[in-house]
Amino acid sequence: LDSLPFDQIYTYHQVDTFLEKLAAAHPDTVTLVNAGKSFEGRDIKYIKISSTNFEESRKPIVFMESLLHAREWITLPATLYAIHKLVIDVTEQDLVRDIDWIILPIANPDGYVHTHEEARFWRKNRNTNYPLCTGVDLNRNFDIFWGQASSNIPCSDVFHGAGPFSEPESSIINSIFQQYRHRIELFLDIHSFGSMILYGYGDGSLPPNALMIHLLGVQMAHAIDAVKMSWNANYVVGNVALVLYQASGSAGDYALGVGVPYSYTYELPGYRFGIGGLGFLVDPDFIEQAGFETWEGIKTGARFVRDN
Ligand code: ING
Ligand code: ZN
Repeated sequence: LDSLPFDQIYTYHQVDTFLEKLAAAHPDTVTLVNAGKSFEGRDIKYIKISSTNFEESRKPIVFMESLLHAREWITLPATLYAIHKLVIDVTEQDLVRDIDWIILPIANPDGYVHTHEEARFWRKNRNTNYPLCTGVDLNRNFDIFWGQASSNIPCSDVFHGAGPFSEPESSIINSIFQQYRHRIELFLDIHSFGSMILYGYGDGSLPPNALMIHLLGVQMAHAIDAVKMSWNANYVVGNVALVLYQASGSAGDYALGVGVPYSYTYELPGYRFGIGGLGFLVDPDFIEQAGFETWEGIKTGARFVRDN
């Protein structure tokens, strides 16, 4: 069985098994990469999808990842849905013909396992180098304005760690950027919650192509809003510091910094009845929809970078 039903949240091991079987069943298009180990020693695996030879190809790459933050469970089915539509149920051939894909479903495996076994609302990784508290916020640990709008207190949920890329998880993502930076045209870091499409920089300054980034952000938001559940708000598009708050060292900003032209942090919708932190809980009736509607935004972004 190389396909997973869409109405559940899968564990780290289930996703791992799925990726292994998927790569074995589709050797022509899918390559599974074991990119290294998390702080606690779990494998961090991503897939490369290409209709030709990924390494020799000169096609643009769309790189997407989810679960950099452990508690943001709804982001995983969104990523698995995208994999399904690119490998198993390919109804839009152009997306695999014209584009190569890098998909990292579980960017923070230790944190994710911790949310299943111990603490559902855990956000950070599970670095235990600090005596008082555990964990570094991986989305403050990238080498871009590091330390400027984050916390140096290990107990903070936005603790930036000992230095840029001090954490194996962020360092592994950096290796992907370094290896493919010239071909990655679109980076999507999938988070939750709040129904937002955010772009850099986290200090409120804008990259030179900000107008184009905003334009595509609005197009992606429109594509999602057209099929979204009526109880959810429309997506808001904008610079992260203006729409949400200042933040340094994020993956999305880092992508812009290494020259990726289009980089967005998606905040998927929260739990239907969620207020405050409860937005991280998952409404089972929304899991498949989350994948379906997010996919509309991803497709819009992928085709834009192909055509422009
Ligand atoms: N939100 C993001 C966070 O890391 C964000 C917001 C987006 C920060 C882009 C920086 C850059 O805080 C969640 N929900 O994680
Ligand atoms: Zn997040």
